Amino acid sequence: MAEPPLLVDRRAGYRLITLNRPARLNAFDEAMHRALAAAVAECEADPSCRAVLLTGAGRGFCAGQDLTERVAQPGGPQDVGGALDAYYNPLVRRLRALPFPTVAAVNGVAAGAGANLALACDIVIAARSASFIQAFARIGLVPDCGGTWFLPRLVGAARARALTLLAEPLPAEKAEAWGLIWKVVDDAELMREAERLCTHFAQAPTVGLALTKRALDAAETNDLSAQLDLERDLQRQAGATPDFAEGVRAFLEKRPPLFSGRGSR
Ligand code: T3D
Repeated sequence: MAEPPLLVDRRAGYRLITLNRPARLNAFDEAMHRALAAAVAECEADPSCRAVLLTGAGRGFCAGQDLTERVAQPGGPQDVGGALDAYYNPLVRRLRALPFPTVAAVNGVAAGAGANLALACDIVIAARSASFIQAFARIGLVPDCGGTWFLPRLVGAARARALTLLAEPLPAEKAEAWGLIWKVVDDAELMREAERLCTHFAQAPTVGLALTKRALDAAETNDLSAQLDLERDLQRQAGATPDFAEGVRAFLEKRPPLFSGRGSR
């Protein structure tokens, strides 16, 4: 029987999603796209899901678009922008809007859309042997999946230009030093560390975290005054959650808080 292109493991309070086309370094074909869209939608609809952990099977994280699906056909150019409309853009929008944290555990090379898929997650941790490649220039494409938006914000204009125009691999340790990702860990520690983060998030004040994500996203375009107003509005919402009441009670009683993650997010 053929292997499924995606593995979804229900953990206590979070989902572990594994891209599962290791023979092609987990490059995206249509079946993997459809499976990932369904898995993310299912996480979003499940109030008991309080984090998502995304990783890859085998030695790669994700090599972007499966190029065997893009072999030129007679009859004119392909509309590769159509794949962005159909799959990549909805995926990035949906991931960014999830009302709980997303963690990418980059276990190996992350290339093209695969690199930017990782950057679309809230927290990126990488194995020391992993690397990030804006591979698009090698095949005459432009960076997609939000790469031209994430990169200058994360590493600055000069590095974003060189990474995208040269398409050279960026080793994980340099990616950490440049602020592209949260941290690098030894290969053998990667999943343990990623799971530790997600277990933490599964017990966290989820609504407050969702509102924090909204505030940080809005800060990309707001001026300070607008951002201060937004923080007030979101703080009002966070302050009305049972988790805020529990957090204060637990602090005063000198015990660990027991957050439910409930409230409108
Ligand atoms: O068209 C649209 O939908 C628009 C959207 C585009 C989004 C994009 O992501 S465009 C960018 C597409 N990705 C790439 O250009 C990366 C292609 N891959 C590579 O450059 C290299 O594989 C890596 C640098 C990522 C890793 O190199 P290496 O030497 O570690 O591994 P390898 O030997 O090249 O790859 C291992 C196998 O995976 C190999 O198959 P084989 O020879 O063992 O049968 C290779 O062909 C396959 N593979 C790797 N990447 C892809 C792939 N097969 C299909 N598509 C791939 N993207």
